[in-house]
Amino acid sequence: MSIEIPEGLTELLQGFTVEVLRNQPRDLLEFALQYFTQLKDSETRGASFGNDQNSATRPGKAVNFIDEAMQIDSENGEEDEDDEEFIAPVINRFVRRASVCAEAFNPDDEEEEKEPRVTHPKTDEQRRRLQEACRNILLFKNLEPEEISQVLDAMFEKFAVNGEHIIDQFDDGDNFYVIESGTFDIFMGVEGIDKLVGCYDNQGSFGELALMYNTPRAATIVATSPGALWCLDRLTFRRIIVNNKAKKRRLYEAFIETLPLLTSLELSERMKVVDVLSTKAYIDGEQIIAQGDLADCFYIVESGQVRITMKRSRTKKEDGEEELDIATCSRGQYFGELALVTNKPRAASAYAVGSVKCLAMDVQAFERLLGPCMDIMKRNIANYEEQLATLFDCSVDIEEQNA
Ligand code: 1OR
Ligand code: 1OR
Repeated sequence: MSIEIPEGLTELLQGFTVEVLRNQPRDLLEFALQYFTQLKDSETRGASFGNDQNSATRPGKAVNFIDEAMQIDSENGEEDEDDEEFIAPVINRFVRRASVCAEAFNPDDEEEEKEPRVTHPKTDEQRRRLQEACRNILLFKNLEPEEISQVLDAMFEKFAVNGEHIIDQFDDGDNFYVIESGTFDIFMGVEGIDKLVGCYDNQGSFGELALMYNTPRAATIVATSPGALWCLDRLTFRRIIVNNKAKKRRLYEAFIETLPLLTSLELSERMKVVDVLSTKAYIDGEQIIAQGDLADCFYIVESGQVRITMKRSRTKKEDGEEELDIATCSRGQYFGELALVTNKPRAASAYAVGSVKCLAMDVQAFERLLGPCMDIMKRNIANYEEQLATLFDCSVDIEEQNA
């Protein structure tokens, strides 16, 4: 049996829904009455202006209602996208309406601001441990002090037992997790078989993707030791972190578009890169990377200069090591990829020259998002090896250096 949907019904109801979402009326029925009365009026007016018949009978005529709402917006100094003529093609109105509708369901909308604040009381000792665990969490780096304090207030502790599934792939997202201690494996289902794709070792965080993009969990996370986690509920995460995501996109969108490294990524992928990047600031001379350390981050220079140095043993007569300048990175250039690509300790050190701002990305995000940029990175790594040979007058390859 098929039910026939009258022509225009969908648009009619869509238009109404959009206005309800925009205006959030207290009395829905009264609002509906006004809306449809006005719609009818404008339809009659439209017909008497001699508009084409189609548009007059289409629910698209609800435009006037929207126009008024938009007018109010522009009077308030907000977005003024409505300088179209009164008799603009109906289709345009629908396009815009669709986007308004999308906005109402948009995670970036400030709707969630209205939720009451979540607070889990903590002892001084818990708060100290929590602060320590969150110190290097990149997603928290760009937050204002008030936002970070709301995040810390809302977080609660969870102890994991060995073998416990903290997250199961494809589930809905409930919390974001920060690791205080413990090891965790990351599995992804590939053709029905769970494949180990990575692990966390006593640091880091996970569970942000489902909350950020309203998607099912992308991976399964299993504790491989007893562990301690700090959890942030979905609503607080969305209210604070997702709001911050919109700000970051506005801030870094243009810069990201200029990076040659990311040219192989689609626009949406580049925006996901922006979402996971966090700003780190350094003062003159500060060490950003120490040669020989284990690696957890990848960096892009936003401003200032970064000096890359490498240690070399002195000749037998002299003791110790000397540190040679081998490269300089400036705005738009990246560093710290080598250890992540080769899975080795840092091959060189990096220091700030003057004040420096870098955008940093953690290793999981690097692996998840920068796969398509690997060719460019590998080509540059091959260059390092050539230059290493000339600089140090030897043919030791970088991986051997680090072994
Ligand atoms: P989530 O909310 O989707 C599972 O729940 C979490 O696992 C996810 O957020 C991430 O925080 C985390 N790909 C996708 N998610 C990952 C990955 C990952 N690693 C950790 N998570 N990859 C592995 C990178 C080492 C990509 C594999 C191709
Ligand atoms: P990383 O993760 O090993 C140090 O941390 C970073 O310095 C490294 O990634 C590169 O991003 C960056 N050889 C090795 N690492 C280099 C080099 C380099 N230049 C920059 N880095 N060479 C210099 C080539 C101009 C060859 C050695 C002399």
